[in-house]
Amino acid sequence: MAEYQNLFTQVQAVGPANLGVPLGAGHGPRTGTDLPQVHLFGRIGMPQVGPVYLGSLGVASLIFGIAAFNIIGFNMLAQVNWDIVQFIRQLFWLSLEPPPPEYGLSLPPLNQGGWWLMAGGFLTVSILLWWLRMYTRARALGMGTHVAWAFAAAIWLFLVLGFIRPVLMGSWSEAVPFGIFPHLDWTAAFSIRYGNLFYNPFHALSIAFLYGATLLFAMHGATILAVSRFGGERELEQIADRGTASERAALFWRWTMGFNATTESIHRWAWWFAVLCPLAGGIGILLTGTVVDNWYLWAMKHGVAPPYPPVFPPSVDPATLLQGVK
Ligand code: 07D
Ligand code: 07D
Repeated sequence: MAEYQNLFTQVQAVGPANLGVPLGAGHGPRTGTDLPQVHLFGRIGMPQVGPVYLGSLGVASLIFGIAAFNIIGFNMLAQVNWDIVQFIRQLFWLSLEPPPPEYGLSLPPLNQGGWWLMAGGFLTVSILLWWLRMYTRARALGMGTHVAWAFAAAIWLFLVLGFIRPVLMGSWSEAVPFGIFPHLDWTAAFSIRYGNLFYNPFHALSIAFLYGATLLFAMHGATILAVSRFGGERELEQIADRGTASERAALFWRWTMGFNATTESIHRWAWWFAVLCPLAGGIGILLTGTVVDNWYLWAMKHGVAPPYPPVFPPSVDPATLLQGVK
């Protein structure tokens, strides 16, 4: 039986393999029904491993994903002269860069960004196929497609960063390189080039949703754990019954902040905050360089940041002073 529950203990649901709902018409028979139960997995979730559904979309996605990963990896390995030791030592700094600006949106030679374009294309196909898989698997279970649409919000930001904005700017060179620290360098350089991203209101919104999502997750996780001694994680009967875990949880929040979410609405809060983070972010990135060239000057113009005092000559975008310098 369940003993005292705190942050670090959990009841493990161990029993005969759960194979899931019956398969409808048009499905092959289930295979591999003898599923393993792993105690360590049980400590962080469900001890039963599988069944994994790969299907043709999953297989296709993996093929494209592995192709992209290999192109990136072998380019990095070539950069250190095929020296495995140096590859491991320098891994975090190695990079597969997009084509230089002179190629615009044309097809560059392989070692001038061509490999980058191919890896990016394959990665994009892989991610889109994985999205389809999330969608079709949810449908196959008769579920809503909320997970797929949340994933789509992240894919939106990914596509803006690596495809939509570079196309609008007329150059693949605007896109993000593949590499651990190189992609951070790109992020920092992007902010500086466009006049400090902190003055981009959509970046600010994205941050508010990022922090908000973290806060909501902490509140929700903590609330349910705090009433798990009353069975609060078994939500169904709690919704109906007075004086139970859910009612205490709700009362706790009315006591402490005057308002409580419901066991349904808290998940809508969580979904929207998480989704709006990359959704707002993608809008902010899309506007950068296309509509707004310098967010600091934009902010001064619109009264977001205080203007320089009139003793100084009018402020200009430093990027425009580079006349002729590429
Ligand atoms: C915990 C779920 C698991 C996912 C993990 C990431 C890869 C990359 C491939 C070397 C929360 C798997 C990693 C598949 C390996 C190669 C070729 C999700 C969890 C564990 N970033 N970023 C990271 C990506 C962008 C930024 C880490 C991807 C933008 C900053 C990891 C993308 C900008 C920091 C990573 C992407 C940006 C990071 C940890 C794509 C603006 C960090 C990610 C496809 C948004 C942090 C060294 C994590 C870090 C970090 C992956 C895009 C900024 C390598 C796949 C261009 C400031 N990013 N990132 O835990 O430690 O996510 O960097 O768009 O500080 Mg990034
Ligand atoms: C990257 C969506 C794509 C990922 C996908 C997943 C795989 C497979 C494999 C698991 C994350 C692909 C999956 C490949 C995985 C396995 C095995 C989502 C992604 C499809 N910023 N900033 C944001 C903060 C500054 C900059 C967002 C904070 C500086 C740029 C976020 C600070 C400068 C961009 C955020 C800060 C700068 C951002 C990202 C503080 C740098 C973006 C949201 C406190 C000097 C991105 C509008 C997100 C954006 C972004 C936070 C500072 C630059 C809220 C907290 C001023 C260029 N920043 N930032 O969901 O949307 O990312 O901006 O200083 O592009 Mg920022």
